Amino acid sequence: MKITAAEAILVSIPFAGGGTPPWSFGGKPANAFDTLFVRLETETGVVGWGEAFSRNRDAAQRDLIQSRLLPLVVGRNAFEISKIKHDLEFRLHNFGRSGALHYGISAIDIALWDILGKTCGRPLVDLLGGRFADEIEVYASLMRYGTAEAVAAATEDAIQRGYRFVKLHEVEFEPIRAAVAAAGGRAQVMLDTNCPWSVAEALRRDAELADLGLYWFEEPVWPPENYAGLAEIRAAGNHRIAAGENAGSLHDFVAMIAASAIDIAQPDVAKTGGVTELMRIATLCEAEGVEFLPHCALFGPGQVATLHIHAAQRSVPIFERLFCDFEAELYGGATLPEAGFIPLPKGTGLGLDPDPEVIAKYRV
Ligand code: SMN
Ligand code: MG
Repeated sequence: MKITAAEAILVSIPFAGGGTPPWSFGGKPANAFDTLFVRLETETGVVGWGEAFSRNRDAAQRDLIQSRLLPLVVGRNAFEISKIKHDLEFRLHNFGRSGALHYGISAIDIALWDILGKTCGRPLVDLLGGRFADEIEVYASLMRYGTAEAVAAATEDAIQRGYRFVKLHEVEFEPIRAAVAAAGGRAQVMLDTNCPWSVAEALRRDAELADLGLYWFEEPVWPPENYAGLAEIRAAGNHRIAAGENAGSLHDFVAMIAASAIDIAQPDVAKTGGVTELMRIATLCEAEGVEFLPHCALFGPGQVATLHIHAAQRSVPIFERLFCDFEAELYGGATLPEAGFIPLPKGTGLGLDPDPEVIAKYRV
C-alpha cells in the first residue's frame, strides 16, 4: 500500500504545574512542551501518526525532516516498515546515528506501525504479540523546582494524585533529601540528574545519596556515552543505574550492557528508532537480564506508542509521564493518568488520533 503524502507538523502547548524543565535545550527554559508530528497518508486514505523528539519550537528540525526525510518515504510501500527504516538509516548515517534526522526516522517508524494496525484492524499492542495489561502504571516525572520546599510540595501533590513512583530532576542534595522525606515511604523516589558530573564527582554524589533509598539513579555522568564511567558508579553498589534516553540504536545498548553500565535501559521511541528498535532492545534486555523501562518525555504519538510497547512486555514497566498540566490535550484527555494509571487505548493502530483543533491552535 503506497504512501502518497507525508507532512511534518510542529505544535507547542504551554503547561502549568510549577517548575521548569531542567534543560533549556539550547534555548530559554519555557513552560511548554512540543510535539513534532509526522503524518503519513496512504493511497487508500489511511493516516498514520508518528512523533520525533523535539524542543524549543524547532522549525529547523521540522523543515529538515520535511525536506530531507519525507520525500524518501512518499511512494514507498507502507507495509515495508523495517526496510524503510533501514534504508533511511543507511542512506543518512553520515549525518548522525542520533539527533534531529534520526528522531525523524523514529517518527516515520511509529507512523508506519500506526498504519499497519489501522489496516489490519488491530491495536498496535496486538501486532507486538498481544497485551499483558489493560492499564499501565505511571510514574510522575517531576520538573526541576530548585528549592527544597517546592520539590517537597510537588512530591506531595504527585502522591495525592495517586502516584506510587516519583522521579526527581534535581541535582542539589537538600531538595533531593526533602523530596524523599516528603514521600515518607508512600512512594518510591527516583533521581534523574541528566549527565551533569565527571566520574569523580558522580562517585562523590553517589556516596552522599546512598542512604536515601532511591529506586534508581539516572544519568549521573557526563558525557552520556561514557559507559565505562557509568559502570564505575554502578560498581560502587549504592544505586541501580538507569540510562539510555540519549542512545541512538540497539547497538548503543549492546555497548552499555557490555560495559556493565546499566541496570535499567531507557530507550526513547521518538529518538532511538521507533517501535521497531524498541522491541529489539526489549529482547536484548530480556536476554541480558537488564530491566527494559523506556524513556517517555512525549505527549503525542510517541507517548501512545510507548504505552503499547509497555503493555506488550511480560513484566510491564512503569511508564514515564512528565508532571505537568497542559492548556490543551492532544487526545481529549484519553492519555491522562487516573489514580496513577493510564488505560491502554483500544482503537486500531495507536488507537488514538490527535485532535485537529488542538493542532490548528498550537501549530508553530
Ligand atoms: C527528560 C529528558 C528530556 C525531556 C524531558 C525530560 C528527562 C527524563 O531526562 O528522563 O525524564
Ligand atoms: Mg532522564
